[in-house]
Amino acid sequence: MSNIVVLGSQWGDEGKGKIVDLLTRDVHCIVRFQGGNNAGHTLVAGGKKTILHLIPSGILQPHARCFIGNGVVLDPWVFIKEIDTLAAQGVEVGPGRIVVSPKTHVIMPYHKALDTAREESLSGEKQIGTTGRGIGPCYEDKASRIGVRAGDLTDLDLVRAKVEKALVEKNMLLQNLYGKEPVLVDAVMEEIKPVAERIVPMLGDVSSALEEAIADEKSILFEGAQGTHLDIDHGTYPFVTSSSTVAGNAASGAGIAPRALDRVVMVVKAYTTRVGGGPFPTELSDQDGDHLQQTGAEFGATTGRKRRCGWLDLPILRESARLNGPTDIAMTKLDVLTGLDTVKVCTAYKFRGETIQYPPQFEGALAEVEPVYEELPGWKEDIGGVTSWISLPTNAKEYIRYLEHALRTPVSIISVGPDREQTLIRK
Ligand code: 2SA
Ligand code: GDP
Ligand code: MG
Repeated sequence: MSNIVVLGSQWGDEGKGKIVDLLTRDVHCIVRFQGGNNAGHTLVAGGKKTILHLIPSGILQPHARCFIGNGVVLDPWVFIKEIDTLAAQGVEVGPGRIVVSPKTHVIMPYHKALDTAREESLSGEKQIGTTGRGIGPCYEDKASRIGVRAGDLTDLDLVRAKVEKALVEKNMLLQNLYGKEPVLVDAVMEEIKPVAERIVPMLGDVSSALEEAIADEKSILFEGAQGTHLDIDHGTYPFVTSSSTVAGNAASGAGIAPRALDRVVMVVKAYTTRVGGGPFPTELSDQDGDHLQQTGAEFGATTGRKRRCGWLDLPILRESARLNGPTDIAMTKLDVLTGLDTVKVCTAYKFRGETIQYPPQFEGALAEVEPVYEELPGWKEDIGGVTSWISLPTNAKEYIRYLEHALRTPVSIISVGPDREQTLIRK
């Protein structure tokens, strides 16, 4: 039995969904512990693509139970739609298969309206480039102690009282500051009633259920969303999401003790991408960047936005290793580098006359650094069908060894294509 955290080491979209789906073969419970439907986790099994935003990526493995932890922000409409879409595909999604913590905060229509209105009000470079899903405003209400939680859905009078109170402030902002239409309490209550009826039977004490699972020697996988450098504390603030994305939050966001975490799998994309605003030292705006964007099909899985692309960035990854303490690494999208004559890796930054190994800690400073690159030889062989370490081209193996050496962490999983089967597990 081993409890595993799977999380992103960069700015999200490292391929966590694929790795979670794969590792779910050997675990019993999958938990989302932060973020919401800003996430877009893609799974491809037998050529069929599924994108999940809220439901844990273990859902396609029939034996797994799925949990939405207290640290998540849940859009009830998106959640129910996702359930119905899966059900229509024959996936078992009834109560018992998916359990939602009563402590999970609920994203309300006014959170989405505020998220979009705020982004619109910011000019160019100041825009965070949020997904517009209401994530930040929902976490704000949680911290301000005025949020609606999933458990409240059992008592719609309580929800109404909370919404009425919240709307006094929200509508002032929406109307007076942003010139938007007000959100009306009756309309919110009308919309929430049918989804509340669907969610109430799924409510359950996630923390206790996980404790029981551990006592029964069942294993749990904690599915991270976004990436380490989008973390609210440790990321490139203010260009971050509003939750804690690092391994430590798996415990708090699911309601288990940290000592239950046995393994931390840090997912590293073979290059770097970022969607939304913010500094990105290794970003490319040349042919190599186009190669990564096009060959990697780098488009947002939630919003469809084009992702910015660049070389692998070791200072970023060193910090991720420091913050998450990975036991092992899953390297994804290695196939996307195929065909390049040489592959560059940023080994350090030049910053205010010095060479530094880690990102500077002050706001905005990452935008000032200049990457120091090492150039490694590329490979031309198609690796999409490779199933063993020994069959990988020598230079691809060298690239992986280079990362292992730099982070002093073994690469245990290598992904060479989007499909579940296009994966090498190193024993
Ligand atoms: P938000 O909506 O408040 O969390 O946005 C704040 C920042 O966090 C970034 N963010 C993401 N970055 C990468 N992937 C994400 N999920 C989707 C995907 C993104 C998409 O899987 O592709 O489809 O656009 C994700 N979610 C949030 C966001 O870009 C902001 O920089
Ligand atoms: P997540 O948010 O970390 O789960 O990642 P996304 O699903 O947003 O983005 C990863 C994208 O890369 C998806 O379209 C996956 O299907 C795809 N993908 C995952 N692993 C690989 C791989 O090894 N090679 C290729 N070419 N695509 C991959
Ligand atoms: Mg994604």
